[in-house]
Amino acid sequence: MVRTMRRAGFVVLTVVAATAALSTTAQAAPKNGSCETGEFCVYENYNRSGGIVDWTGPDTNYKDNSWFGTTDGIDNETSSAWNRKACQVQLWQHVGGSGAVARISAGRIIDNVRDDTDLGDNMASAHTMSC
Ligand SMILES: [Ca+2]
Ligand SMILES: [Ca+2]
Ligand SMILES: [Ca+2]
Repeated sequence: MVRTMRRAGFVVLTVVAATAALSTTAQAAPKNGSCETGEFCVYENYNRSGGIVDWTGPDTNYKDNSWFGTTDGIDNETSSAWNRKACQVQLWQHVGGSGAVARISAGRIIDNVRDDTDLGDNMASAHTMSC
């Protein structure tokens, strides 16, 4: 038992060290218009084009967001997405996180929300994260 706990402690320290090393080269900066490691991003058009919003955390209301560098609202406009988190992200039809949902696994690129998920095109209003 003691040996198992020591080993677990070592693994945690190793992961922390690896994360620290990564963060010096790729620091995720949310809402800067660049989809970086550790972020979840949605796009106005197919194939990750047009407007972008990049988050590091959940956002359960898209009605108060606009595409980066614009005043154009994002609600019901998402057509593609990129999950650069290390966990699943859920993209929801309704504010608060309900209705149709696209469950996007870690690292996955969704070039066309209508074809690749159960959520239709131009329907997303929120996202949650299983982190
Ligand atoms: Ca960013
Ligand atoms: Ca919001
Ligand atoms: Ca769109």
